[in-house]
Amino acid sequence: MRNLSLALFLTALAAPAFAGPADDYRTFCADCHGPNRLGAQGPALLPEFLARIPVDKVIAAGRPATQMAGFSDRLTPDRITTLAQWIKTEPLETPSWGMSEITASHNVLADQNTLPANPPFSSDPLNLFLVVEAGDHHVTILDGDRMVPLYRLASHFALHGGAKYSPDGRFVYLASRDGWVSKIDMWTGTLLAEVRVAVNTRNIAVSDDGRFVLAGNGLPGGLVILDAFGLAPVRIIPTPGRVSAVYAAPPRHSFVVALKDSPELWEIPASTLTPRKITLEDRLDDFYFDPAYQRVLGSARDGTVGHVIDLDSGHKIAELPFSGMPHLGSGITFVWHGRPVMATPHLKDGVVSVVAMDDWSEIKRIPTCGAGFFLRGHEMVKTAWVDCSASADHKDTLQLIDLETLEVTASLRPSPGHTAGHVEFTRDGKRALVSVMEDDGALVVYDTTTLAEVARLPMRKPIGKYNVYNKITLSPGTSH
Ligand code: DHE
Repeated sequence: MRNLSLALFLTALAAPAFAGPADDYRTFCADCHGPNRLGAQGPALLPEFLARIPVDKVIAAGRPATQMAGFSDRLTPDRITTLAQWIKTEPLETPSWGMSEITASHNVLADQNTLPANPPFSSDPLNLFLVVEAGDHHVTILDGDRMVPLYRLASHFALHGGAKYSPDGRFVYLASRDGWVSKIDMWTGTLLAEVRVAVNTRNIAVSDDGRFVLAGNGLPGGLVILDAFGLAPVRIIPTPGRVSAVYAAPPRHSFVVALKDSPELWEIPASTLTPRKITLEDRLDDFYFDPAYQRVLGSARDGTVGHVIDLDSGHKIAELPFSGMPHLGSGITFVWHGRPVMATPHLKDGVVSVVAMDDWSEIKRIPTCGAGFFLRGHEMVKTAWVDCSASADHKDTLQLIDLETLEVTASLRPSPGHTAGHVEFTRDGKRALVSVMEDDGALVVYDTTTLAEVARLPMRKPIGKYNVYNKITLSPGTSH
């Protein structure tokens, strides 16, 4: 009891008198996270990035393997809770981020003209993977022939999927939720350049000629075009509200952009960088393309049907028989009994819908073990792999759907009780890499014929992994 009283007395001495959470922020957080919460050497602290983070626990205990120290020795639990709640509210002033801030953040970190002309390893450079490890904000470059990590680099805070490669697969571009775009050499693991394009970014795309990177932003809403070589900003294109996502449409030599707050789809030719605006019936949160990039297949998260939009005419040509897709690029396309079909999980239910892309009729609804995020396939693999990671009871299970019978034929539990999701195949389709999305997680590698586990690589909450060849050749079994 005496020790407890002494501890409370010392704590009271260490902490300045409580004048409110804004004051605590100024005293304890602003040096690293910026006076306006837009980030400095620490990440931006805005509700957009913090929904999934136990902010009070992080303030109390810090974050292992980062500069973030714990404050439980200086702040009482009540003050920590109040500070965490305050950080999770929108700031009074809307943060501004324009060309001068973008230009000031631009940083060239290595001379690209001195990079080696050949890879310093003998494995297939097109069978490399970039793995995003969200647990401690790192990326790993993985040799997909030998399943051996080649390089591991610290990344910006909260990278969120969507790694994009240069058309030759040599370079990878990454975006963090708090607006940093980075360029890395896959052969040497060198961070080449970075720039902060916004306070909150949705994702990026690279033009098919490799000249431009387009960033789609949530805060401030808009598009930023970067020169892909050194990431210098080229142009800002404002949008009405937030961007849902941007994608390159390589056969069309353009970018396609969907907006979150306005029922519009924009196409931006890489030759002019001038948007052509298509008015829609509904906003699109999630979408992907048919293999020719002629049609956009999309849905709003609060919608009642999906939509098929023809990019040439700008018209909706069909409705899809489901209320929503669970994520951007959630589905795949393939040929079934001679017909081109698409398949995607549903937003809320454990169901995969298979829809014919010739007359847009539903061929089958395949029940799965629960709601999930992604369905993935590969040209050389006879099954498509779907996760149930958003379900209460089967978040640890993947199911394999036979692409001939459209039946679930196998279930895999890489790590019972732990969330499993996001599958990506090697270049030849002989191996499937599955994320166990826990802080002490793993990439589990399966033989796609025998379904035997062939490797288990420990990783810190691996989220997405991206095979160079499958991405740059626009495999219909994955997103691009
Ligand atoms: Fe993602 C990519 C948005 C939740 C894992 N996710 C993306 C991209 C966007 C996006 C814009 C980039 C697409 C691209 O460039 O191809 N994600 C969203 C959301 O709006 C949503 C629903 C809510 C949010 O948190 O913002 C969301 N995403 C999740 C998750 O909960 C997932 C499963 C795990 C997590 O984030 O902790 C998750 N997102 C992923 C992955 C990719 C991704 C693995 C890359 C997919 C790919 O194969 O290309």
